[in-house]
Amino acid sequence: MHPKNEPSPVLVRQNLKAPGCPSLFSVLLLTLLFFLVAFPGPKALSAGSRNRPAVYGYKVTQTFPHDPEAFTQGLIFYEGYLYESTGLHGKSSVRKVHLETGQAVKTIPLPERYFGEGLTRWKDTLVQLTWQSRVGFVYDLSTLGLMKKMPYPFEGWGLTEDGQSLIASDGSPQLYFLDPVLFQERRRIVVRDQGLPVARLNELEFINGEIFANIFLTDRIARISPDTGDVTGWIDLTGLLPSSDRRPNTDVLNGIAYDRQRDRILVTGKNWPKLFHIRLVKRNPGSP
Ligand SMILES: [Ca+2]
Repeated sequence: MHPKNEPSPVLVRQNLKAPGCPSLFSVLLLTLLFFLVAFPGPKALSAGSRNRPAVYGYKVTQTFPHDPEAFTQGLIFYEGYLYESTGLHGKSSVRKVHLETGQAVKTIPLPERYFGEGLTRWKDTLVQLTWQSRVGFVYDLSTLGLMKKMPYPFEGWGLTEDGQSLIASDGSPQLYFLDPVLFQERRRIVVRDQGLPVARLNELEFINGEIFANIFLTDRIARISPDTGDVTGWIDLTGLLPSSDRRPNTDVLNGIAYDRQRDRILVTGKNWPKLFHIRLVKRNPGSP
């Protein structure tokens, strides 16, 4: 197909065949070209909107119990179990949790001075961030025994991994790609929605080549290209936790885990009594 914003070959040939009134024809041709460029037709508008993120709603496939005292800051699923990092001073922990019952199989409390944050698996270890202490903890995956502490130079919010690097958020629009052993920064990206930075990136999960990020204080999850930082989709989880399940200490949506074996997306929130297996449902383009 001929590009819509370029003059067609027919118009150019007609111009050459109009020696009697070249100036008038040139003016008409330029005017036509101006309107084609300034007011592209529906097809061109459609092509120009390709960078607008897709919007997804959800369907709840299954509901599981979740500890309503777990202030969820990090969540992953690995080989049949959830692993969860909880926050708040004096209530922070890392725990291995049975999905179907919501019961912790093992809980490792953090000293009161630490506020637990993002959590991910790296090989046979778990890595946990802390909020403002600028130190992370590395645990043995099978025993949850503490192996070592690792310093890093930013606030700890969310954490995931892409098979090569750890990926951390700090509440800003930036995501940091870190050496998984040394915690040294390899690169960083700025997350943008149609060019505008997206702040308050929180809990993370790497799912099939994309980074999913909770946006703090909202019911939304951004789908992010790890190469460009572009938001390619928004997941609207409004109404996921029914009002009848909310208590005074029920807090915001936070916590995304992915079960690769069964292709399940699992989400919950801080002090939520439930955890949900959801299926994404793409909304029609242009719907709110
Ligand atoms: Ca996660």
